[in-house]
Amino acid sequence: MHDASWALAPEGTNPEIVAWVEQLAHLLTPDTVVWCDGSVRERDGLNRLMVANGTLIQLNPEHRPYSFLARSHPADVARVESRTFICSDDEADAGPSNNWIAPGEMRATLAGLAEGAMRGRTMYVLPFSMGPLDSPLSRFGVQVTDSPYVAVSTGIMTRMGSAALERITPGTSWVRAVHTVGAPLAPGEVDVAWPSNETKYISHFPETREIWSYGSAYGGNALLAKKAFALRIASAMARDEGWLAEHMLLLKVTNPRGRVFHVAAAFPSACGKTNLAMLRPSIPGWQVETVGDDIAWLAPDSWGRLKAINPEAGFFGVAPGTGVSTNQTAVDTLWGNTIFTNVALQDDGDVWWEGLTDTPPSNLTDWQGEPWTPSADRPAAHPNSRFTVAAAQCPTMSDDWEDPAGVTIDAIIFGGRRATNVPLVVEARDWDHGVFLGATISSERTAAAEGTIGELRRDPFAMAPFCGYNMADHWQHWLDVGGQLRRSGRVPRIFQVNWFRKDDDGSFLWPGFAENSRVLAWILDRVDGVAPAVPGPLGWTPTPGALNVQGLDLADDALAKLFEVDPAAWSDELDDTERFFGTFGDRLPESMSRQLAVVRERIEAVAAARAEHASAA
Ligand code: OXD
Ligand code: MN
Repeated sequence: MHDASWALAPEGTNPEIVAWVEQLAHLLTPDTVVWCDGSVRERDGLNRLMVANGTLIQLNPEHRPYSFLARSHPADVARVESRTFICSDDEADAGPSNNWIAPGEMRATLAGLAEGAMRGRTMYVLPFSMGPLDSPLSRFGVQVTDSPYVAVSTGIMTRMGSAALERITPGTSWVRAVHTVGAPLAPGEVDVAWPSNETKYISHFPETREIWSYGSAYGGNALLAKKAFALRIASAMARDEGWLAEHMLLLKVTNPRGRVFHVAAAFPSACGKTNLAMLRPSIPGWQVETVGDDIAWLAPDSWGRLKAINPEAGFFGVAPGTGVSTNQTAVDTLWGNTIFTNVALQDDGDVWWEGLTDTPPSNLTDWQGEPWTPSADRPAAHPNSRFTVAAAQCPTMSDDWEDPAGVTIDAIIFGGRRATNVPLVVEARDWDHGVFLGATISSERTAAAEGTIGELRRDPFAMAPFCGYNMADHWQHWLDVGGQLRRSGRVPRIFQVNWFRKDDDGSFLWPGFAENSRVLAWILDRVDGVAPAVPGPLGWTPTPGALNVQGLDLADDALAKLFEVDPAAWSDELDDTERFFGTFGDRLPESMSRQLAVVRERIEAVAAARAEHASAA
């Protein structure tokens, strides 16, 4: 009965996709099916539709041309990790850091929820490429969704539409992604601006490369190309195919001598990744350009170089904290053609969020549509409010960001948010030590008391919420890729950074932001073979004077404190690491236990040397 109103698939569409869409349409029973072609005309139509039904507010084109504000349901504002599942056949393959439900059980649950879930709505079919069309590093996917907001956002975040669909020929593999907001409409029922469901499931089936998402229209829960595909499913694909899908930004950096480097860097959420991706160096002669801000796919090529692409085509960035003083490049990127979600609205029809400017406007409408003034005791924009914008609009995008061959990675950086212990920068002794640094990324949950460490939130490789398989196997996979690179002798150097170390009075020791270019310069001078370093218990650190701090207003002992190693605190830290490693049982690679033992030995040696020194004095 429905078939009559379904738009036909474009001529020549892979019959496998057609059959899959038909099967889903029978289950989800939308009123209509629309195959998205990715055209401007189509996007324009969807935006108009959303303005008409209240999902989008068009911003004042004089301030923000062709831009919109969406206000989500107040209970649908972020990724829900507690409702995110890795449904591998074997529970041990999901590992201790993921929620697991047996695939059969999850399929039965989802089939029940999906039945009729799109009633009264349109099902949009979104074919897309992650990575540049025709890059050997790219992969395809098709998402169905009943949210026009998700359709338009996917059009910004991926290469979506006819060009992708044409390339998914029979025999080409593609990821299947099903999304519904889970809010069917009864005949005549008036829709709400942001339909969603209290019940939420973000489910991944790594073996069959499938994603099923129910109940949310927000961010990573719904824009399935991003975290669900490009990280969770892609990491499982990468494990099987010998590459890496990582939560990393990508940079092109040119030094004052004109040598070009590419850097991949992993940081947990909310550690300033977008700011680093759009860094404006404070030191003369260095140029930093953007290749990607959130996800990198890396693969050894036949020459043994580690190549990388940014699989995304847009930014889905956190708005609060993005401002003229912290990230002018991002602010410039957002001049127009942007969808804002859950930010505040100004009286003149432009947007605002905490940190955009130093002083807030005197009157605003907050993210929930309520009047707001600076005396309010709640933020005007939701802390996880976002902008969705094409990467091509970013003024610092590098000329090679869409190179189908990818860029060659020279250095890999791991960072966390650590008030204590972790130095400003350390170079790993070798690849395996670098993998250990990645595996031990963590942030303090609580402010640490003097001489102790706060409770650590472990976020290995910044992938804790995003690894589609057992994290310990992920480390082993990194060790294996390192082995492959080593055979060619073109192993990228690995570094650990920490912008967030604090002084005893709780103030940050390092200014961060643009000044992080100084650390980047030392890192790339290391790669270039011109920066001196000293070996220490944690790896190589800059020799005194090697880190350019000229013109920086640092306290006298700040540098010493930024690199200080406290053996007692480190002993506690290593105990914590050992407990954490223990949760992976026999999946933990032996090399990780070995690395831990080496650091322990070195820390004990420091303690012994200091004790001797003290007794001699
Ligand atoms: C993101 C995240 O949204 O890492 O990018 O949480
Ligand atoms: Mn991220």
